[in-house]
Amino acid sequence: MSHNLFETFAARMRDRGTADFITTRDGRRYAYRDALEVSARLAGALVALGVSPGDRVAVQVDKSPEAILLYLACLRMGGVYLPLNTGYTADEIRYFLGDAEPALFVCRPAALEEARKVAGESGCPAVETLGVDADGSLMARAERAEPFTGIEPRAHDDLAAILYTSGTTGRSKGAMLTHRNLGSNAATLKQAWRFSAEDRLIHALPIFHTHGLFVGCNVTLMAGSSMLFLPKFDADVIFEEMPRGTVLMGVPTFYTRLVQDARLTPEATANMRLFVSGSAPLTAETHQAFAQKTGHAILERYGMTETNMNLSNPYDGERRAGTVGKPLPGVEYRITDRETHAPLPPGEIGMLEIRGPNVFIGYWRMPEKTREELLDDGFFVTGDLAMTDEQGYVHIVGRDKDLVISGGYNVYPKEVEQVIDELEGVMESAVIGLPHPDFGEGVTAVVVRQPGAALEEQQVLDHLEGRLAKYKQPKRVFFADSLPRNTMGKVQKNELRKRYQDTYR
Ligand code: MCA
Ligand code: AMP
Repeated sequence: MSHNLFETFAARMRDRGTADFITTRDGRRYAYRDALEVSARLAGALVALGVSPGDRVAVQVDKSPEAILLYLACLRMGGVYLPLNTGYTADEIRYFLGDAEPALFVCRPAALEEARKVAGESGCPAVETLGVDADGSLMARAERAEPFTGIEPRAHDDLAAILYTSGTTGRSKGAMLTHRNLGSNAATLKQAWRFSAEDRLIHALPIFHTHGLFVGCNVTLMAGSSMLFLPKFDADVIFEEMPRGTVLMGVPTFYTRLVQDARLTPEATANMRLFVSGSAPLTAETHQAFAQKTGHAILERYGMTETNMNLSNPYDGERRAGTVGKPLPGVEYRITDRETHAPLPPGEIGMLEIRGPNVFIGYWRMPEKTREELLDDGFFVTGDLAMTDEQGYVHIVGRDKDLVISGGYNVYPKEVEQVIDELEGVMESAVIGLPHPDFGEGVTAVVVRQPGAALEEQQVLDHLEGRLAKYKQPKRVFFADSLPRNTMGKVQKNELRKRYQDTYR
């Protein structure tokens, strides 16, 4: 029996027929049956381009319904979908293509020339384009290609996608996600959050990460709901669309922006049944302010690229501000001693570890990293510090990993420090996250100049421009005579965070 996740989606597409799958504000619409047909054509184009089952298809394109159909086409013909942040620079893309060795790279039409160059340097044999208006060479090929009307048989543990997450050493790791990982989580979330064919998701997240791609789109497909695809988060548009929507999924920045808006009222949100938050901590204040202004308790959940969603506040029952709720059905968690992995008594703070059918099978071509984080007993070490309260709700209280989360995007300080340190005049640097009213944490650099070097903030920022995606670039750069270190010689980032804590307040 095949366990291709597309089998389940195809059944839904047949059942839902002419019902909306994806619509856009400019009047474009794909019914479910269109998704069945266009995914066959795109899958046919992939096959014609030489993509075989198990091959990676790297995709860096702007958000569009066709980009989701490409993801579905890839599942359908047994390919491995590899979405890339549209903010990544050519330098960053070179690494991903070199590491994942995709059979095809799909880029934005305007980026073709640069993409060809990068693909050539990384040995990627084919480059095609996909634009936001159903344009680009891939769609043209799909028109001509013999449709792939079947569904490639896949085993549970065959790869469906690889999503890169940055590593603490500065090298990104490709999380290998299987058909079982994605399918089990989507089915669980559909149930837990009561998704149905009646739902209309206001989709304002990017579609190159777990949140917007798998949580948003896979759950929609599982339930046969519809999605309104917005290019990005825009509060004006959200207020216009809420009377026709039922669910919003967002990072905390969405909600901090909405609560500051005078239009946020019970009337404005009357048609909505659910607001979900995740990817970064939602403050208790935002949760409470949102409830006070609308009567809706935001449902906060916790997940990771490597695990999909793990913990969630309940649909029925108390949604506790400042907590991420309880394990989803089928997911186990434990809070352990960071060194020994021995479980700690309830109430104590320790390392959060996760096990379940949602947990990935390892990092692409990094067996040692995999062994460090995915234990022999199947638990995955998240790097997040957590504790369970008396009612069984889990609180994420900090991170054991050196990671900054800015507006829901992960930034690994090491990666930014490495690029800053290449700049002439820099002796060393430390990158930290500081409380930021809009992004939750603001990426900030502290730089020590070489003796006699006359380096200024703008020069550091200019150096990073074009080398790192915008969201990784520091919002501020400070200079210090030296970096505080402990007796082991490790930079004391806590000291730095304290010193600059009011920067964005
Ligand atoms: C934009 N900028 C940012 C960010 N976004 N800087 C830092 N962090 C960011 N997240 C830059 C812009 O380039 C711009 O720079 C300036 O900040 C202001 O942009 P603005 O228009 O205000 O931003 P925006 O376009 O409204 O975007 C903010 C956003 C967006 C809506 C929060 O970043 C977003 O959609 N984030 C969602 C990320 C996400 O999907 N994460 C899920 C990962 P300049 O003015 O200099 O040009 S999946 C995950 O984490 C796990 C699995 C999970 O649990 O979900
Ligand atoms: P990513 O690597 O992009 O998948 O990001 C996963 C990380 O996001 C987790 O390890 C957490 O640090 C963070 N995260 C996700 N959801 C939450 C949440 N609700 N509260 C706090 N942190 C979260």
